[in-house]
Amino acid sequence: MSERDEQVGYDVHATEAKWLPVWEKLDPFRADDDSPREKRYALTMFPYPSGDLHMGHAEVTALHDVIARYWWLRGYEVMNPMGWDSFGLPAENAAIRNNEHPATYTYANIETQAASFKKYGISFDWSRRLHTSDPEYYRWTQWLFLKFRERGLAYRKNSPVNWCPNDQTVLANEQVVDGMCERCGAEVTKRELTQWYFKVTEYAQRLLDDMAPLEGTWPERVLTAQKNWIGRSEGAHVDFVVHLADGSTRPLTVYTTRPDTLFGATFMVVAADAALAAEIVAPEQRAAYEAYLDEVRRATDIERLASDRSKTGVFLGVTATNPVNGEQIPVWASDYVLADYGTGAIMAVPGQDQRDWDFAKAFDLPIVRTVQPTEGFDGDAFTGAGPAINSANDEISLNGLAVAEAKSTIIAWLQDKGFGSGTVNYRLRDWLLSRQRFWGCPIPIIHCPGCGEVAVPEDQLPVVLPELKGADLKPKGVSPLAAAEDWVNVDCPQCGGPAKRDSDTMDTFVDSSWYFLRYCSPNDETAAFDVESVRRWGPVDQYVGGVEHAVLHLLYSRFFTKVLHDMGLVDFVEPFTALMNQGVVINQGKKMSKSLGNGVNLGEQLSEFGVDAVRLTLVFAGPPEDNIDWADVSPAGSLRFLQRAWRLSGDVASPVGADVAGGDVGLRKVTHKTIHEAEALLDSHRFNVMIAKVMELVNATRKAIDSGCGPADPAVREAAETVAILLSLVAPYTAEEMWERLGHEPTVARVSWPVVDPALLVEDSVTAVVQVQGKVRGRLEVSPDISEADLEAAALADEAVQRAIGDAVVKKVIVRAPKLVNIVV
Ligand code: ANZ
Ligand code: ZN
Repeated sequence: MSERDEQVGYDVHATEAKWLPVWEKLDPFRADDDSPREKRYALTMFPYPSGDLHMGHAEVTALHDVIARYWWLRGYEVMNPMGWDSFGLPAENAAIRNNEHPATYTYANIETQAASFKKYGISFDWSRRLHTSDPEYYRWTQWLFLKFRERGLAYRKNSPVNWCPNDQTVLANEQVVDGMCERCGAEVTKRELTQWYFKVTEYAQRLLDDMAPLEGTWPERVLTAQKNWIGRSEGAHVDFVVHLADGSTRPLTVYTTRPDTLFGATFMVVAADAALAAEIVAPEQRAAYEAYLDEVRRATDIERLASDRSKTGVFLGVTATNPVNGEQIPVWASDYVLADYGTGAIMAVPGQDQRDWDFAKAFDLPIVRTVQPTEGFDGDAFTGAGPAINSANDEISLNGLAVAEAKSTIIAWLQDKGFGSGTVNYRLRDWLLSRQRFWGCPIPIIHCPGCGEVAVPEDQLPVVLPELKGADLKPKGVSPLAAAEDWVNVDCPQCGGPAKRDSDTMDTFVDSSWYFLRYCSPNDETAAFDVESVRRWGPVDQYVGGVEHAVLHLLYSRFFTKVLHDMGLVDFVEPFTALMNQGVVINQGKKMSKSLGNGVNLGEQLSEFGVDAVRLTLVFAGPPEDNIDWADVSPAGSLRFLQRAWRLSGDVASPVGADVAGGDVGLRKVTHKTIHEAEALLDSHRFNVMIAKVMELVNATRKAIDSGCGPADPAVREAAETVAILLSLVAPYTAEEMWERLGHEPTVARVSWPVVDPALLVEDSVTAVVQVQGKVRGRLEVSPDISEADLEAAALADEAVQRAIGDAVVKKVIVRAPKLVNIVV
């Protein structure tokens, strides 16, 4: 025992050691599929198994556990599962560094983290534990891939992708930071590669529409991030005609969000790397174009779209006809237009678009303003709103029209003339899911020289990831699986001829896009998930996790859910009904980092202050969404509070079940008010305020024992039991210990939420004055929060008041609750 523990008799670590095995045996949080109680599905984002738990895990699970435990107390059947997102980069990199197998590293870390979570006292249902790198799990990831493919939602295409020449692998857009590889810092280039994609674009509109019911239960910034990522824009396709060098013509369609500016389109730009550019370039410009293309291939999308980058380009030697005024405008190629967005070509309107302005200035091209800039404007392109100018031909005039009106007018005209049409466009691209890496879920496809792509038959799943013991797993541009001769060479399931397995593995985001469904029937060997179980438990009622997943993981999970809904396998379209993003634990105003040396080690905090004090500190620090600066909080203070609460339980002198009816009313009122307020605070996730209320209750109870009604009053027992129950949400060990000292059997985590007696919520009464014709005729003792209607009724029913009214007719009653009623007759 430490000195501090001795002073108070509460040994934190002994308490942990005592209850852990008891809970292990009681298994109080196992979700019963057949329970008649209403279900609640509480989910926290599952971790990567990299190292042991850190402060971030401690925070998110402590917050999440408040909700899960509260739901149990409120009588719900709660499913709160835990597992590991165990494929992926961290394990693979560590394995390469340490010359050890990714599986060894992964499963060792999982065991470490699992033990830590258990000790940390989170109310997980461990019977549902899963690991995405287990063949029992990824068999179904593969099955889902095949189902998506059957529906045309998984396909292979050749397209330019981000390529790190150093790591020899493709990178997701998110792994390219300022044009450099996030891992090694090498300059990222583009490579034409055949890769697997999920057709998430087909669900773009539904991904937008289905967000409406999430307003209010998801953080606003996450919804905004999703909307921006999907990037819906309304505009038009406008058909230009290009006059080629050989005298022929061909149509050139552009996508624009500003068809109202068409009269200001003074040139066109085709993406330099679009096939179209190579097709239309005039012979005398071909050499210049090809030289430019070489240059472009070395830049990334991010660089290409950066507005502060000086514009480069090359004239293609041809012109196009602007359909609105018949003008011949030059067609250029440049890298600021992307090949795979819109139609890969734009009409350039330098008067209204800054990038077009910069390009026009760089190459001395004409500029025509088609929107009247606001007075005093002296910038370049005017992107604001204003009336249209310089926009008329023989048939229509947009001049004077506001932007929206000008848009609809020109779209109608274009449609009428067959020059174009109104359209909707999305910035969202299909999800590139294949990776040239070892530690991932193998793609269940076989490539046959005769039959092409052949799906691995369902009864041959899983395609097990070979061990490749001792093999070099360093990225070499192709997956290490391609070199595993025994594994990669197979007979074609269709023709029986020699064929090869697809050697890529799936992005780990695929694994995590459906794990919340698997938890409903984690051991099902016949299906990815049991449809009935998902109907019972789904959707997730509360999801908790970091805002770093604001876009990808959530978007992909939403996409998966919608596809599975269309397959008739789930009966909801949104997987997560409510979402909470916790803040970040920082130290001394800065993100914790090794280089700053300001890291806070969870293990050290736990051994110094104990699990409960750390959990309490994290939950008490502020609203869940706020960052927590460890330098500003006091786990020592938390521990002192827990000790104070614990001492109460030893001071209670009334027996278990003592009739509280005659107990001290003052203390009982505090107790019942605390419970009542806690309900609203927990429902609105203001956990820190809830804890403040419990602290007040502890103080009130202490006062009642020491200088009030004394320890034998049953109101003291009621108060102390309430403290134990409320504390069980954040400090399970202390609460359990209190519960036992109060004479109860474990576990306090599964008792019923205390019932509030409304009579005890009434504050001491106030006196309401009743006037008739301006004269005081009565006084009423009423509750301070009485309603106007109740007060009026009480006033009119009062005998003295009725006497004063007599036979007169009541004309008007003015009520100022709770103090005054004025009756005019
Ligand atoms: C003319 C115009 C005038 C435009 C104006 C904008 C402002 P969002 O909202 O992102 O969909 N654009 C179209 N395709 C492009 C491509 N492949 N690469 C780069 N830029 C492209 O943006 C659509 C606008 O981005 C389109 O509207 C087009 O420029 C440009 F005052 O057309 B706009
Ligand atoms: Zn074949």
